[in-house]
Amino acid sequence: ASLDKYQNIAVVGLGQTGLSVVRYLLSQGVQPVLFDTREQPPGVAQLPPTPAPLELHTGPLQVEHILGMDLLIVSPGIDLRTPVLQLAADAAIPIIGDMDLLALHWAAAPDAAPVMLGITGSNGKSTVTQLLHDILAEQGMAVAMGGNIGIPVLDLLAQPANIYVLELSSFQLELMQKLPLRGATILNVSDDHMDRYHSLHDYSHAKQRIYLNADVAVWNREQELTAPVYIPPSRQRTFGADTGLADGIGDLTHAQFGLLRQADGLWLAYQGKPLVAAHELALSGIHNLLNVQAALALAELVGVKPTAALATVKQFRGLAHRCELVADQQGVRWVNDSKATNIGAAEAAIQGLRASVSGKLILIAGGDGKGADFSAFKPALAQVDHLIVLGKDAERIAQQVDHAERVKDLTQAVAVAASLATPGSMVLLSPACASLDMFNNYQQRGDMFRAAVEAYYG
Ligand code: UMA
Ligand code: ADP
Repeated sequence: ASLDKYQNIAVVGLGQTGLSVVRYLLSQGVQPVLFDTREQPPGVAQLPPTPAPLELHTGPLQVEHILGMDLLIVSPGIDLRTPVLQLAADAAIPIIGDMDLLALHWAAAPDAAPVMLGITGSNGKSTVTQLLHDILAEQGMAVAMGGNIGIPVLDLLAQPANIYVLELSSFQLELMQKLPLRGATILNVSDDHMDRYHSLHDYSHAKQRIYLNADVAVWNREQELTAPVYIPPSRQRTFGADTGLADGIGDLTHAQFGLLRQADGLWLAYQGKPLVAAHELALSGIHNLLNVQAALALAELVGVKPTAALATVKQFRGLAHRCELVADQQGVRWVNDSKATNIGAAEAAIQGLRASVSGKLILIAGGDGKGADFSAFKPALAQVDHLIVLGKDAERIAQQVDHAERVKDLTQAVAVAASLATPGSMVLLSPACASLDMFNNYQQRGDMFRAAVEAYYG
């Protein structure tokens, strides 16, 4: 209904998001004008049938077309610094994303609106999103999950749910003004997407937008950039690798989750008391203990006590392509961490797994570094026994160590790794780079790694 005031609505970008927006608009009786800067947008073949074909413009955005629109609904993959979009903004044409379209939809039916929880961060988003979803689902709640995890949010309208768990990327957050969240978290902030942001400051600024309309902020005590600026302490919860009691803030109400060292190792702690031993969890690595805390804190905001969630937490094995054991052959473990598309994620994998390796730790890295400064990767690389590099930024990573093996593809990487591995060793694919220089996406990279390992052992 609130779309009525717009005559000409444009959908800019025809990927997954754009298609879901088109489907939604058509369901509301709106015929949008479509734009995509690619000559052959992937979504065209999947456009729903319409009585008259929708107007479609492909190739570079033309200023005369865009300025004729009175609402632009833009996909996350499009850089808002694109000059034509800047001109549109200057001309006061509203520019929104699918999150605000969802907000608009539920603003028209507030009584039926679901409670929403939002998750962002440089790493761990999908893990926390899936875990939180599973915790709530196993409590019998009607929960739906979407966003950057791969399900455009408007597609959630087809599911009967009263809770939405939303993974939000910085690109989606840049366009988000209105979506009300019961709880929101920034898990962590480390360098990523430096091809789309001028600085870490700009990037973390985009992430901070998750707190704009949030009731409660859940943040990481060790990372100041995750702290909300405008939300009072009574509406904050924190998590971290300390006990959560002596965090310098001295306020138990928001320092709730932490870690405790007990005789048998690390435990998750809640309000300073032990909750569950780390060794009882299927997940491994300190970073995952932080992820679990964040999920528990968000679950509590919709009424699930941490103790009630433990059964789900213990069983949760994590997602494919995140530190996933794909083979254990002749004493050598092969781990697929293809989703490590930035330095921070690869560091977490190396730190989390190093202690469990009695032989050599062999790292396969490289791909599209998205403008990252790989000198920051050097300390983590120092913990690796052999480095094998491939892809566009192979050389920039190789420069950080005395010796690296250069390979042309994953099959060769697996053969070289196998020749270096001794019993007790681990071969870790944790590229610290995006996959798009050599693969369709990180899933394909991980699948090809697994296939190459399987082929090697025949
Ligand atoms: N593109 C153009 N011209 C256009 C539109 C897009 O060149 O006119 C390019 C973009 O630069 C990008 C690609 O096409 O390289 C896809 O962009 P898109 O906006 O069409 O993407 P969608 O298919 O709608 O998928 C998006 C998210 N993708 C991005 O933000 C790039 C998906 O996250 C998300 O799952 C989906 O919406 C549903 O919400 C993927 C992703 O890579 C997994 N996200 C980044 C990340 O996690 O690092 C942020
Ligand atoms: P995202 O959705 O933010 O990309 P994922 O949960 O898919 O996050 O994990 C992506 C990568 O980051 C994986 O390689 C994983 O091992 C690593 N990772 C997960 N959680 C964290 C964390 N809290 N800190 C650092 N790295 C992490």
